Amino acid sequence: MGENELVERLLSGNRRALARIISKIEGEDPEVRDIISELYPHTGEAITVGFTGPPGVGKSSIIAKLIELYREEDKKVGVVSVDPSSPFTKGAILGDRIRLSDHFLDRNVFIRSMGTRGHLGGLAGASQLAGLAMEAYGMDVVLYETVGVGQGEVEVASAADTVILALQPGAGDSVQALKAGVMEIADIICINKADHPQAKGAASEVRSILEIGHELDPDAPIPPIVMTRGDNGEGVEELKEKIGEHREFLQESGRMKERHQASIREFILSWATNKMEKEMQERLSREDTELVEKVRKRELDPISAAETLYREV
Ligand SMILES: Nc1nc2c(ncn2[C@@H]2O[C@H](COP(=O)(O)OP(=O)(O)O)[C@@H](O)[C@H]2O)c(=O)[nH]1
Ligand SMILES: [Mg+2]
Repeated sequence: MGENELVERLLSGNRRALARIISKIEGEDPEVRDIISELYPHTGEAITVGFTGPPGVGKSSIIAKLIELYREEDKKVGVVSVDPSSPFTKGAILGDRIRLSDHFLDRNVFIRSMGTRGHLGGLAGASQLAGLAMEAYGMDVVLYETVGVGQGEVEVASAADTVILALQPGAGDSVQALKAGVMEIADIICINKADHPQAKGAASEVRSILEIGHELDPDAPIPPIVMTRGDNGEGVEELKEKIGEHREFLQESGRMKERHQASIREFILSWATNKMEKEMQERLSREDTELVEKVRKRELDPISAAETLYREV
């Protein structure tokens, strides 16, 4: 124990160590395996919240306000953002989007954008590891922001204990989210831009979609709908309360355990699958041209070749 100096520094609250560890996670550094195994016992206590939704609905704005509210309770907050349109890339603040960057100066807040390139274990895996590093550093709350209403990106958010789907009025978002199956994984629906003239209409549209879903599966709780304003923070307090209520529900009903089991299973499976695929690809392109040739010459059938490769790996 305590072999890794970088982890020691992270655990003692060193910001630079946290930043370096996340860079290593992003860069798929071989050291990551040891780093995670050492820091993992120091995780598991944080409130984790995943935000998903189309670009421009106001996710980052709401997160900035939530950070403020958690800071008022003296909670430390980490943000893992995989939104490519996020206010900053690699620490550089883009344009006028400085909302999240207000918190750059606060030592108890750490915000990190992740690249969207390929990762072992997928983007969801990498962002989860970054979140774990933040937990080990001492964050009481870890927020994940992910753009999109498609399945791939949603995985990032769905590893969190509470998933918030953010939508905006008048964009047909709710129908799209429904089609993509994202509505099903939302624990809370946030209709942002409550100042929009069609905000109330959007909320009732979402409500009727949710009620139909509830009739089909009466065991599933109906997610609450919260109207918010990312620009001035209206409703974000209520959103925070709903996050707390959802956590209590998970803990009291025993569903927290099930949820954790599911996300751990998901992580293990996707990491192992990615690793195996990578190894098989390498083998097939380098060492086993022989195997391909055998199939080409009809000395071996392709299914048997595939099983050989699979067994070797
Ligand atoms: N009118 C209005 N604009 C908002 C509201 N919340 C956020 N915005 C604006 O919407 C734009 C996109 O916000 P952003 O937080 O970057 O969205 P994200 O892409 O979902 O993270 C920004 O220009 C915000 O100022 C809101 O409640 N009302
Ligand atoms: Mg954003």
